[in-house]
Amino acid sequence: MTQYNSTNLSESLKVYFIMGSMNCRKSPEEVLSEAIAGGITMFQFREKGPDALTGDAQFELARRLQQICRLNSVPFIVNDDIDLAIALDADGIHVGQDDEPARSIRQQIGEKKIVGVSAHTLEEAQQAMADGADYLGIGPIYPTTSKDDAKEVQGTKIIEELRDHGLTIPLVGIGGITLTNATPVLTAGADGISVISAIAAADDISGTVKDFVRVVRGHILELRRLKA
Ligand code: IFP
Ligand code: MG
Repeated sequence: MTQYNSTNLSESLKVYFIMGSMNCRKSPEEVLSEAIAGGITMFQFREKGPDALTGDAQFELARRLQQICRLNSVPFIVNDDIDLAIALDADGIHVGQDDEPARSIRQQIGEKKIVGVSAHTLEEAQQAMADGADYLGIGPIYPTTSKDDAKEVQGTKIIEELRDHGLTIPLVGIGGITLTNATPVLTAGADGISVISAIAAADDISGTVKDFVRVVRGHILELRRLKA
């Protein structure tokens, strides 16, 4: 993968799909392939929870999903697991506030990889940036069932607050985002949206992703129209 900068990272964050085997009603390879066919711009492998694969099975699944991403030039990000990210030579890693600190993650993975950090307050966002984060995941914006350890619902205000404080780092909103509530997340200042269930559990995965892409592109066109 080429060097990342905030412009192409902002592009990659537009429709950022996250999943693991436990989020899928059919094989994760099929789910990812259909999501890519619909136009996702980045993928995060997040194999977590009581039914998650571990050990070799997890590694092999991650490798197969990474290969699918590579063939389609979709950046492949590993959730949380620095050893897995390094072993796979993944494009990047995403860490939460309870995981290994971002500064240590950055030191281990090097300058060329993408480091994403979950943040829930202005202070956490500023700390993540000081620690070398490339992008932030802000949420949960809306109520979600995908994470059992999710923090209190934030709404879109937190994103406005970060932008009002002059933070220009690329960021996505995450948590309970659907086709009907995505636009306010973008209006608040997010570069893109991150989605698990609304894509992974959809009957028509590629069609649903296409609709998300349309919503995000529609917002960009609207911004351009307002500026003109
Ligand atoms: N945000 C994100 C992302 N990923 C996570 N796994 C998370 C919060 C808890 F969308 F990548 F920013
Ligand atoms: Mg985590």
